[in-house]
Amino acid sequence: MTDHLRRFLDDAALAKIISLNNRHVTDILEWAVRLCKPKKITVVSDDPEDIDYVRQLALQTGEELPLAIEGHTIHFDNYRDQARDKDHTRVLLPAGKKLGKHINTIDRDKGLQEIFGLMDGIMQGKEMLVRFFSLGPRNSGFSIPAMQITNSAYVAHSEDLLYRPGYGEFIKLNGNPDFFYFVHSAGELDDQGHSKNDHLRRIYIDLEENRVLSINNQYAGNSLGLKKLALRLAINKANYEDWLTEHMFIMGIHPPGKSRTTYFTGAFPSACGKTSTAMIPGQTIVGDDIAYLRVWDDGSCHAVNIESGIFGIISDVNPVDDPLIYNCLTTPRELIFSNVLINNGKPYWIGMGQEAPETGLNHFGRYERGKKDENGNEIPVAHKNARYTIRLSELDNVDPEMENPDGVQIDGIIYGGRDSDTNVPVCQSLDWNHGVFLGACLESETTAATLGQEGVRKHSPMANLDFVVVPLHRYIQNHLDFGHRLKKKPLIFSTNYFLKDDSGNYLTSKIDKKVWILWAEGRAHGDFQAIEAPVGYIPYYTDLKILFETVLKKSFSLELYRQLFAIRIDKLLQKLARIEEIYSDEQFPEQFVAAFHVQRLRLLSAQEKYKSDIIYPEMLI
Ligand code: SPV
Ligand code: MN
Repeated sequence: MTDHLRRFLDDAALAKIISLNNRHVTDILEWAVRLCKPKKITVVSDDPEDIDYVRQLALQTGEELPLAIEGHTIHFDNYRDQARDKDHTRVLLPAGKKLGKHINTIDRDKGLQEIFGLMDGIMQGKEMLVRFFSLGPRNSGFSIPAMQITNSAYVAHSEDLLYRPGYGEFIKLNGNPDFFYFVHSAGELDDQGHSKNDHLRRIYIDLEENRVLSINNQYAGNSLGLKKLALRLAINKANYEDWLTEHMFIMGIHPPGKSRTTYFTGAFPSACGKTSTAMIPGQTIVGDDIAYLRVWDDGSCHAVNIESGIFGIISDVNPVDDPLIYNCLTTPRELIFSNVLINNGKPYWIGMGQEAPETGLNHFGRYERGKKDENGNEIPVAHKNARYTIRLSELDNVDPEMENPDGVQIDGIIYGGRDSDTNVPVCQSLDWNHGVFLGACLESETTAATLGQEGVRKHSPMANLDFVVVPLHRYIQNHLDFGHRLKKKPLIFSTNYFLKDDSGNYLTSKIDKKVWILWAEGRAHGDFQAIEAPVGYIPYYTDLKILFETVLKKSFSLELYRQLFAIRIDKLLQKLARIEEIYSDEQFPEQFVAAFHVQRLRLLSAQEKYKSDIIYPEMLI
């Protein structure tokens, strides 16, 4: 260690760095300190006092404010920094490398020069926090150690709620340089604690160094290294090894009247029902956002949640639809709210089932109903993407296997899209390759609740498009290969909870997804027969009718079943053409390209055979 670095470390910090005995850690700190020029470095170990120090620091710096309920705090992000910044998140591309048109890149040398310029002195007068985490359970072959360097106590505190402590894991590395690292700074702050230079937000992903540099931002999806920044690095690592990193929840499904638990993962683009599926009443949750999947020794698929907390959307969380989470948000525990309205120490958000007050403090600053921002837009009470951050262990429905270093065996994978007029509510793929095809065809339709035009379909393969940092054909190939190595393959399903009738009303209610999921679980155990349709296997009416009666105490009419499970050939062909176009620019694996032809043929031959654009399930029996 150089004398220069030593000057920033007090005795305690020095001892913690020396104990790690890791040259790569010291080199990174040496470099970071010369670049960011903080006033001091605080090294945070796994000790409770160190962790509490960060918690208190977030209050002292004003990045978090205490609320009325014990343990609750509020953090505000800059008004213009309320969601992931896709435009300024780029992969640094070394000369001569190509990643394809789906991935936002910048020449590596140029990008590094730019961001190093912006990072020069960015922590002047500030305290640099150095934290160590484990992406995944401790003592697990799945897990990746990760180091976060930031001068934001909010970032360091959030990560404490969302990830497992990893100082001990770094000691176990015993000098090995194989870890991820992240450098973050919100940059200069204004009087309200917002990044002044948010116009210079940059998130540069350096695959060569397994690092991400993120500056002039505060929103957790941009600032927390361990969340979506690590997801990108892990996708790169997994794709050049033999496993998968996915934007997936993991849940334990508990069919009524049976003593088994069956684990499923699920990838859903935002607003397609991901968290609400993982939180279906009566089931257990292992994770709600990111999973690592591996081929296990016995040929089955195992997965872990690499997080240990939830950074969840708070909008529409209310006592009726989400009693578990609502209860969590209204009782004492360690919890960070972000971008909600605060009045008299109490948080208010959109869709909480209570009238918000006329005034308070929100992500804009002082709020009064009707106030407009600089663009003349009315400031919402709280942001639509306002969030809460909690430990998963706070939830009553957390799965007991969450910390299992071997993960859980996965028997089903769900790809959940959103459209009003095309896909059936649940469908099982014909085989693994067809399942990869279903995942690669995921689309979500914009709604009146999202900005922009209604009814526009956005494509996101495996709900992962924002995070894929390897050529898309490589990512697809890896999914195909992964399945071929599995002796006991999970079944793959697609879901669509959002079909509407001709008048624009939803055909199903929110809770009905429980039936689709229990049907899929039953399929994994051979409990139900299925109808082979041109799109895959669909349920028999009688099985669903019984599930609706026993599980939801609801009657399920044959008429509704026929409406929901009609195969809409025209719409499906249109979808196929849309998606095919997206995959036309790269050389995709042969089996994958073939899946498009086979799907088209299946649809066309059914259309021909039944002389109809709509094929009802009974026609297929
Ligand atoms: C998502 O948008 O997929 C999230 C929230 O899980 S963020 O951390 O912003 O990525
Ligand atoms: Mn996510």
